[in-house]
Order: sequence, then C-alpha cells, then structure tokens
Amino acid sequence: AMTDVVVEKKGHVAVVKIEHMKAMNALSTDMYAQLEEAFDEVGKMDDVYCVILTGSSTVNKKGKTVNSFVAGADIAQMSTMTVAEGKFFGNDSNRVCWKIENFKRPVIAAINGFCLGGGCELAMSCDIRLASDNAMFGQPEVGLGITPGCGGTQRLARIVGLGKAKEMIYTARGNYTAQQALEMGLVNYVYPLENLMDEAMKLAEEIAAQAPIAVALCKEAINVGMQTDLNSALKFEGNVFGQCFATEDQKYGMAYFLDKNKEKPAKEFKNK
Ligand code: CO8
Repeated sequence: AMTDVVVEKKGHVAVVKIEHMKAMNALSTDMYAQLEEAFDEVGKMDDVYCVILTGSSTVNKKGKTVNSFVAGADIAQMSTMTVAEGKFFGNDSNRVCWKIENFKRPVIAAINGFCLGGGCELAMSCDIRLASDNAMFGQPEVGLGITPGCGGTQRLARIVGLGKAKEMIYTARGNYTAQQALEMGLVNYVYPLENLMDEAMKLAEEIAAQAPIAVALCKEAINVGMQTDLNSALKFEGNVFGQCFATEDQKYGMAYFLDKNKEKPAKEFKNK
C-alpha cells in the first residue's frame, strides 16, 4: 500500500513525493515497492507529460527542521540480510530504478536534502537533477561494508566521469555539497530550498508544453544511444525522427510555426 509515497497531479505534471521521514526517507524493499506503485500510477495518467520526484521534511528530535530526498537504502533492514537476500534487494531496487530511468516521460529529481547511497542512485535514474542549497550528496556504502547496489558503480561514472565517481565511492564521504554536485555535473542547478519546487515546476511545465510524443522519443533515443555505438544510435534516431511524422502534433507544430497570423491562440499539443 502506498502509505509513504504521495502522488499529486498539477496540470500536465505529476509530483511524486517520498514521505517516510521516520527514517529520513530511507528505502526498504517496501519503499521501493511503493515507489514502483507510484510510477505505475503516474504511467496510467495519459495527460501527465513530466514528473517531479522529491522528498519531504520533518522536525527532528532536537526540534530542528530537516529535509531529505532519500538518505539511502534502509540500513536497519539490510543489516541482517543473507547473500541471497542481498542479491534480491540489489536486483529488485535496480529494476525499480531502471523503470524510472526508462519511464515514458521525463523525470526531474528535485533534491531537497540528503541524497545519499540509494538516494543518490535513485536521483541518477532521473533525467534531470535540481538541488536545493542545503542538499548533501554521497555514496557512503563502503563505510558500511557494502558496495553501491542500485546503479551507483555504473551511473555515477557515466554522469560525473571516472575520477570523481571513484573519489566519491572509495571515500564514502557523505557530505558533498550541492555546489560541489553542481561543479561535477551531478545536478543541473542549485536553488535556495524555498524556491526548489517552484523552479522544478517551471522546468517541468516547460518540458510538458512541448510535443509529448516527440519528447518521449527523444528520451528513448538518448537512453538507447548512451549504451550503444554511434552508428546504431544514429540509425535509431533516424527511425524515431521518421515516426514523428505519423503524429498529429508534428503536423500541428509545423503548421503553427508557418501560420503568420499574429492573433493565433497559444500553442497546445495533443499527445497524438
Ligand atoms: N537507513 C535506515 N535508517 C535511517 C537511514 C538509513 N539509510 N538514514 C537515517 N535513518 C534513520 C536513523 O537511524 C534515525 O532513526 P531513529 O530516529 O530511529 O534513531 C532517523 O532516520 C533520523 O536520522 P538521524 O537521527 O541520523 O538524523 P540526523 O539528522 O542526525 O542525520 C543523516 C541524518 C546524515 C542522513 C544520517 O541519518 C545518516 O548518515 N544516514 C545514513 C546515510 C547512509 O549511510 N546512507 C547510505 C545507506 S547504504 C545504501 O544506500 C546502499 C544502497 C544500496 C542500493 C539499494 C539496494 C541494494
């Protein structure tokens, strides 16, 4: 049951919010299942063209408000796992993050606080990462006696390059700042916390205003291309480009451009 993940729809944008602050939004097997359920639910919303994934906040024991995107996989649950359980957890969490990476619409991670271990891995499965200025990044796994298990040993190097990825993973440092994440290309922008969701929404709406089928095909082509040779990838691009000409939105978008009438109504695609 989806008790700790909330889905909210705002126009053509869905916001998926993780609310499991008794463990700083740490991801247990149940939390991964809830995340999957949330994305399955959004997947059924035909008029959602962009998704924002974010975390929540709580007042801690010292009375201080703390924000977390996801502070990692659930260490309490992992602490007693057998080899078989560990393999299942790794594979299953990878499966969920793969679904997010390949979700038919772009997913923006709005990183509002701790973004550690499995949280950083989750964020890396998203298309675009935005961070608040208080956000903290890291892959602390080797400090717990484990390796990253949800794409960290693979996606991080692809995003920030080998040297930085190896530094982050080998040191287990959990306090890379939003500014450092920006400098290494792990996030696209850093905003004051109070502006993060507005900025994420602006970006999501900007994306959602484009031809949705074309955006989805771009996502697919970029993802496919990142793991294949250039010749095959360009062939794939040629095919999806051709596919666009079967859509109403291509005809509409080009006719709209060619229409010189100054009073024409605002552009609105149909996802057809
Ligand atoms: N797992 C379980 N519980 C957690 C986690 C976590 N990752 N993070 C925080 N909590 C719990 C704390 O134990 C605490 O519980 P309680 O109230 O019962 O004592 C509660 O959340 C609040 O946390 P703190 O009191 O520690 O809050 P602070 O503000 O002092 O500190 C931190 C916040 C810095 C985020 C701190 O909690 C922390 O260091 N957390 C752990 C960070 C970490 O090491 N993450 C990596 C985990 S390993 C991992 O993600 C492996 C990925 C593998 C892939 C997925 C599947 C294979």
